[in-house]
Amino acid sequence: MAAAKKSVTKETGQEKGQEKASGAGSPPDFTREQELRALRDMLLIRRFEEKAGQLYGMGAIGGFCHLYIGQEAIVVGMQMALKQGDQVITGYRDHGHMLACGMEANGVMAELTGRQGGYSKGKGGSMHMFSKEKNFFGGHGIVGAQVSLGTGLAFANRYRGNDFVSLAYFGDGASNQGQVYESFNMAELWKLPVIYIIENNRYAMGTSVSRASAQTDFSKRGISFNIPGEQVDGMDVRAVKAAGDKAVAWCRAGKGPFILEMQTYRYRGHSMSDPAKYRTREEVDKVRHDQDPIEQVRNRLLAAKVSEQELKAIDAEVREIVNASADFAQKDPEPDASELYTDIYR
Ligand SMILES: Cc1ncc(C[n+]2csc(CCOP(=O)(O)OP(=O)(O)O)c2C)c(N)n1
Ligand SMILES: [Mg+2]
Repeated sequence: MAAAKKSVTKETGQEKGQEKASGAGSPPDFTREQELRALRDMLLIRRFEEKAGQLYGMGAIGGFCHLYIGQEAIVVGMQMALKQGDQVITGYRDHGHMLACGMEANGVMAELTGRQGGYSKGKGGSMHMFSKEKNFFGGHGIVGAQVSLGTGLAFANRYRGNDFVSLAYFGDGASNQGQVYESFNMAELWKLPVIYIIENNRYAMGTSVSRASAQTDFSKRGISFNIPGEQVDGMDVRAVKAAGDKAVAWCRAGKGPFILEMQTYRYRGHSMSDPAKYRTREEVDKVRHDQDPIEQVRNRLLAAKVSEQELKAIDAEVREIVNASADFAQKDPEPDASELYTDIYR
């Protein structure tokens, strides 16, 4: 019955909105250089987030702090599919996105501790950092806000006639927000070059996807707008990169928006103040053990005879950057009281 109603895309011959993940079957292999880069960039995020968690525990970081641990393959894989000038925007779970965009660990950590060397001069904190130079547009605490803003970035690219693509990252919970669908409609209508990346980590705060979403296949959320979508193994950086390549090519060719549902998991609580009573320790341990994105790359590199020593050197380089950032973030002065009156609308 359903088959009679299915629409088929002209370009691919597949059902619109239901193109199967590049995750179906094995994704293309990475070169050794790509594996090493992916490992290094994911490790930087992992170690940075662990350190931020420690500093939070010590009371050096105040306010909200949402860690990205477990989800690293998404932002690292997508970044490998971009070119200089493409833009990124996300929500509050944003430290990983900033580091992947090439923002300095020192500036991000110092913003977390509220110091003047932070990206927002210590006045924004974890959820409010930006870098125009690195094409990172925040850092947004309002769930779903980045979706319409990211669509606006794509509109600007279209208007200016360049071929840049904007990436709007948001969660499974945010996917149920009204403005998401207003954005989908305009993006497809005007063929805007935006990739909607739904980071489905199975929970929105303490609410599991199945309790909150009528349609739990998020790749289908664009069907009524004719936006194609794919489900992707968001724990495998190669699958993410392959899906990213395809979506980026779609956008750059002027075909409009694309949806990627990244299936992933967050290891830590929603924020630092979440006791995580809505899931079991076993559930978390199983994902860590079976699917960890960093371990996957490390194991492949070891199987390809990359020496332990080379891997240890990457680890050491990353730890040095992270330790230095923690040092800087604790020693750098707090902003002067006069800063209260700058960078504000009057
Ligand atoms: C408009 C709005 N509603 C509610 C909140 C409170 N809130 C913060 S995070 C969150 C859950 C979002 O979950 P999801 O989109 O799955 O992202 P994740 O935290 O899993 O990365 C909610 C409801 C908010 N910040 N903004
Ligand atoms: Mg979520």
